[in-house]
Amino acid sequence: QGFHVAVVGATGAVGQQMLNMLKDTTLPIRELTCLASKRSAGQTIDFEGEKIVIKEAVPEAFEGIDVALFSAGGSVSKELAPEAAKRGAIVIDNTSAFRMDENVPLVVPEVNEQALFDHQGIIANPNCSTIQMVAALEPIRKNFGLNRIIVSTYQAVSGAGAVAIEELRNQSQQLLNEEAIKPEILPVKSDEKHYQIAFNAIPQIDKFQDNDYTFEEMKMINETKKIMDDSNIRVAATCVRLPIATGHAESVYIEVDKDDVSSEDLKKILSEAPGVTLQDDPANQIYPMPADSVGKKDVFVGRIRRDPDIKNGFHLWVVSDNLLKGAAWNSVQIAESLVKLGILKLK
Ligand code: A2P
Ligand code: 11C
Repeated sequence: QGFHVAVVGATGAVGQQMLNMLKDTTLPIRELTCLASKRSAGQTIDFEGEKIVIKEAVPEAFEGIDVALFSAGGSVSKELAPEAAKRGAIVIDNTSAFRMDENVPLVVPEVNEQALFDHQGIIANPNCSTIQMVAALEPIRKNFGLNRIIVSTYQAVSGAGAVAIEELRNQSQQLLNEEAIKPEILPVKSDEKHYQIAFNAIPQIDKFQDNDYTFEEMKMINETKKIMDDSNIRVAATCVRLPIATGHAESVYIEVDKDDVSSEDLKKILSEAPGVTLQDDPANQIYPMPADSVGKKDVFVGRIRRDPDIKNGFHLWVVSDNLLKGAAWNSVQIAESLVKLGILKLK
């Protein structure tokens, strides 16, 4: 008894974590299918003591699948997610392919789980940097209102995939050995120029748009409004890549609606919020850091303080494992929510 689950992109940085998250999910799993490109077909993946043979992701591979978790890039999702849905699977898509489609719910369970009732076969998992920010801000918004967000990110290279982790590792070694480096992946593999990531900071994640914001920044802006179902929230973002393997950090400035709120009020709300761990004790140097977040499902929040000049303005520091809550865990959590809400039922 259980569902037949497929992971598309099972060999990738996020796909591997999806398999990890499926090891201790409440989702009952009868069978697991691992899909990737033709290059990986025939190789095996270990899952709970079983060797699963990777198959090529083609439309027919989705026959009989109940839930398909996609993380193989936007073009693969655009082509194959509708094919999977057509064959009766519920797709949980971790790419940006369908996020802004009005027929596709964009879900962070702690924020807008109820949007799942509107799904038409495809559900979108938001961008990693958006997920951790809205998970931290929703409890504040619910209690005190929220009208402005200005975020600067400090993002790990694993957001750009396994090849970017490899590039950081190789460059770091080469520079320490005083060898020449040849950047080829970051900031964006398909863009014209590539820059050193080791011992550097690159203020470009994804491609530049016509308004001089990058696509990553526009994702944070547009997805936040959709998930919070409020087009009036003012959001601006600056997204920066750092030489960190895993764990995104964000400096977030917010303005709340109420003007009698203290930073202690925010800390109390966040200490009780689902999926959030408060780590905020300056006297004892307690605050979240990416290295501590690796392998954990929660969003960590600290450094909460009122703006020196703006009474309803606050600064927060938000950290999470970008491959887990930012991607694989949020996707598996959506599948668990579908079962909990009675949307996905055993036949
Ligand atoms: P493969 O390993 O066979 O190339 P990452 O985000 O870490 O770069 O991983 C990308 C994932 O997407 C990998 O699992 C990769 O599989 C998969 N992938 C890439 N291109 C395709 C494709 N055309 N069809 C199916 N899966 C693909
Ligand atoms: C990064 N946030 O860190 C990106 C990766 O839209 O799901 C996630 C891309 C996406 O590079």
